[in-house]
Amino acid sequence: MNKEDIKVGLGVVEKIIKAHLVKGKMVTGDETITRIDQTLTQDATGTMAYLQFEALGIPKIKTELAVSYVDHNTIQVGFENADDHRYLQTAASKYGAYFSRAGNGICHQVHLERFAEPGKTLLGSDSHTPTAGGMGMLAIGAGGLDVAVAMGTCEYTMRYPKIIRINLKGKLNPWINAKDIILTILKMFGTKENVGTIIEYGGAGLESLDVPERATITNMGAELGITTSVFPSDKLTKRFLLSQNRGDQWKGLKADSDAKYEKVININLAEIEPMLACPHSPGNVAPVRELIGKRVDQVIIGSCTNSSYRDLKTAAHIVKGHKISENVSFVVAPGSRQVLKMITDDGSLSALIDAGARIAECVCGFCIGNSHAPATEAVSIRTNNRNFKGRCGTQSASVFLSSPETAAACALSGVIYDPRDLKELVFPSFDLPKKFHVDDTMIIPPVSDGKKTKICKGSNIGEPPKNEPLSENINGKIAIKVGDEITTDHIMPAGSKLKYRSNIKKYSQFVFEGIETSFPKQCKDNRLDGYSNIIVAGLSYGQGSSREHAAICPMYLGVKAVIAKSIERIHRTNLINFGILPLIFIKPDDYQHLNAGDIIEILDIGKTITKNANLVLKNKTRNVDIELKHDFTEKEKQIIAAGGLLNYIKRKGK
Ligand code: MIC
Ligand code: SF4
Repeated sequence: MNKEDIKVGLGVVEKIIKAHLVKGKMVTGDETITRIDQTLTQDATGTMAYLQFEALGIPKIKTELAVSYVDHNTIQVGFENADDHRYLQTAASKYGAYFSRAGNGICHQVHLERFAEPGKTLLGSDSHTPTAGGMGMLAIGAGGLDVAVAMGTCEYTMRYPKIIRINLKGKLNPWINAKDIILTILKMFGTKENVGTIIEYGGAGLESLDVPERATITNMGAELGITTSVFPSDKLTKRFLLSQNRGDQWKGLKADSDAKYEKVININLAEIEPMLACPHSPGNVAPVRELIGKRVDQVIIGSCTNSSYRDLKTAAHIVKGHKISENVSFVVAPGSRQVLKMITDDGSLSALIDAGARIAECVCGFCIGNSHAPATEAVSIRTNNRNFKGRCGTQSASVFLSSPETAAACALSGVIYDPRDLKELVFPSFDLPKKFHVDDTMIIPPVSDGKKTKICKGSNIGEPPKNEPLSENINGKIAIKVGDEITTDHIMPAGSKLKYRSNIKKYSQFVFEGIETSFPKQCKDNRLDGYSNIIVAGLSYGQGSSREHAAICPMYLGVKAVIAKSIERIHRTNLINFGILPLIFIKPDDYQHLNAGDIIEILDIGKTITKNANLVLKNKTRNVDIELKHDFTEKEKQIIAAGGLLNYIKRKGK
C-alpha cells in the first residue's frame, strides 16, 4: 500500500516510522532506513555486539540511549561469564552505555520499567525487544552486529512492513491473563509465514490492559515471527510512567480514525479462555480444558513474558495458604529487582515461599535452559515464551507454556488444571500501585570521560571472526539437510554452552548439537576435500532467537549458503551480515532433490544477483538443476559481495 500519495490518516506504527524515516518510502517492501533512538544488548549477544562495535572503530555510542544488560549468563560455574560481565561493564563505560548489573533483572522487564518511551524507536540484540511495544515504542529485535552498527550510526535498515491491526474489544474474565490473548493470537496466525509484518493493537479493549499486560502480548509477538507489535500510548501508559517516576516521558500516541491497514482482525477479550502452547512449539496452542488432568512435574513462573509485579502477586494470591503438590517442583523467578522488592514488601514472596516455591534469581535462567532442566520425560508448565524441543535442557521433557494463573493452579494440583476451577478462591483483582519501588542503583550510568576507561578482556573472549568476500562460484557439499521450523536453538544451543558465546572457535563445536553431533566434523572434512559447506532446510528456518552465533559459527565452519523453503527475518539478516547466502527454492518440491552428502555447484553468483535473476544450483550427484531466488535489497547485495556487514562498513569507510 502506498501511503505517500493517498491522503489518509496514519496508524501508530506509521506515525513512529514517519517521524524516524531517514531514507526510503513508506511502501510495503521498500528498503527503508529508520533512525534509532535507543539500543539494548544483553550479555549473551552483547559481548559479540560490543566486540563488533570496537571493530567498527567508532569512539562513542551515538544513539540517545544505549543500555547493556547482564541477565542471561549468570551461572558463573567458571570464570567465563564473570569475565564477560567485566568486559561489558568496561565497554559500557568506555563507549557511553548504561550498564544494568547482573541481578538487576531481565533486559525487557527492566527496559519497560526504566527506559522505554512512547513514540521512540529501540533496536535490541534480543528477539524479545518488541516487549517495549507495550509502551507505544517501535521496538525491534536484531542481530548483535546490526545493533552495534545502530549504536555507531543511529540507523537501521529494513524493508517497510505490512501493518495489520488487531482490535481488542470487551474485557478479560477473571483468571484469564494477557498471555492467553497472545496464545490465542498464536493459534490464529501460527509461527511461520508472518515475516515482514507489524501488528498494531487498538480498540476499546485496551482500556482494561495495563502496560505490563500489553508487554506480555508484544513480547510473544516474537513467536509469531513478525517484526514487532505496538500499542498506542494512552492514559494507562501515562499512569505506568508516573508510577515509575517517569511521568515527564509520557507522550500520547494514537491512530487516526481513518488510518488504513493491510488487514483488520477483531478479538473479543471476553471470549478468551485459558490456553497452553503444547510441545514443542509456541504455535501449537490448545485450550487448557482439553488437557486437564495430565500429571505435572515442574512449574516455573518467570521470564520476560510473565514475571511482572501483577503476575507474581496474582500467583502468590492463588497459592497463599496452600501447599504445592508433592510431585511438583515449583520455581519462581521475578523479572526484576523492582518486582522482587515489591513482592517482598507486600508479603507475596512469603506466600510463595510458604507454599513451597523455590525462588530463583531475577534473570533468564530456566528460560534459556541454563538452570532448572526438568527430569527425564517430565512435564513442565512454564510461563515463558519458547518450548522448542530440548531448549529447557532436557531433550525428553514436554514443556507447555501457560499464564501464571494456570501455572499456579497446576502447581497446587499436580496436574494440568483450569484456574477457573479453583472455585474456593476469589480471583485477585487489583489495580497496579500508584508508585512502584524505584531504585536504579544497580544501573551504572555512562561516565563523562569514557576515553580513560581501560577495557578488560578475559582469556575466553576472542576477536569476532572475519569472512572473505563472496566468491563468484560455489563448489559445495551439503553438510546437513534439516526439516521445517528449525530454530536458532537447534542451530546453536544455549544452556550449558552459553559461556562460549565470546569464544567462536569453541562454540562452533556445538553447531546443530541436538540434531547431528557430527556436523562440525563433517564441515571440516568437506573443507579438507576442497568443498564449501551448504545447509538445506525446509520452512521457516532460523525461527526464534536473534543470536547471530547461528550465522557466525556456521560461517566459521565454512558454510557459504543456506538453501531453504523459507527463512525467518532476523536469521536471514544475520546470515547476510556474515556473508552466508540465504537462498530460497523457487519450487519448494525441489527440496527432495537435495540430500546430505550431495555435491553441488552454483556459478556466476555475483553477476546473477546483480541482475536480480535467479541462481541455478547444479546437483552434480543427482544431475538435477534447481532454481533459487534471493530477494536481496541493493544494500544486501553489497553486504553479501563484501563477505558481510563488517567488511561492507569498512569498505564504505562509515
Ligand atoms: C532467547 O530467548 O532465545 C534469547 C536467549 O533471549 C535469545 C538471545 C540469545 O540467544 O542470546 C533471543 O531471544 O534473541
Ligand atoms: Fe531471557 Fe527467556 Fe526472555 Fe530470552 S525469552 S530474554 S532467555 S527471559
